[in-house]
Amino acid sequence: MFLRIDHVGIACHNLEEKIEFYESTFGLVVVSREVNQEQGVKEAMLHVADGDSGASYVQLLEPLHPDSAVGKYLSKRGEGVHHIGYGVPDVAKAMADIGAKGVRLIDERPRHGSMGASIAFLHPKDVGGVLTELVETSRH
Ligand code: V0V
Ligand code: CO
Repeated sequence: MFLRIDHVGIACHNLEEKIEFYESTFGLVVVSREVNQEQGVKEAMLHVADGDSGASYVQLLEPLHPDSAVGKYLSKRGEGVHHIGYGVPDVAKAMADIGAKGVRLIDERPRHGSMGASIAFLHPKDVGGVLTELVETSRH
């Protein structure tokens, strides 16, 4: 069902500072930046590696406002890993298959994600406390 880990989403207070840290400490390179109003985030994708089924990234997330998903997470838990995004060949099919197993879908239909991807979230309470994102990239 899953092709790879597409990205790990990391919540932070200051996107520019965190980009600088990942660049200078790990040598990672920003390949995309976007403000996503629907998701309430300003985000950057940093390329980690390429594999047979596509690339993997770290996604740094700064909230646009305190009552957004990432804003609430930061105030409750502080900075850290926010979600895992798995690459899937067909996000609508993955949503149907996983939803049929009783996992709550946060999104009723796929949403716009970073770099033109179609994304959907699964509720963390049904995935052992891990907010899980399904990612169908626009590159195949
Ligand atoms: C909240 N909870 C989490 C969590 N966020 N658990 C694990 N990981 C997280 N990231 C827990 C929280 O501790 C509470 O547990 C419970 O869920 C309810 O949380 P809440 O603070 O009351 O918040 P809600 O219910 O209003 O919202 C939580 C959900 C929300 C997960 C439903 O954050 C959401 O819809 N997330 C999906 C959208 C999103 O995260 N977008 C930002 C990334 P207790 O304390 O009751 O036990 S956008 C992105 O990744 C993009 C664009 C991309 O990849 O391209
Ligand atoms: Co994400």
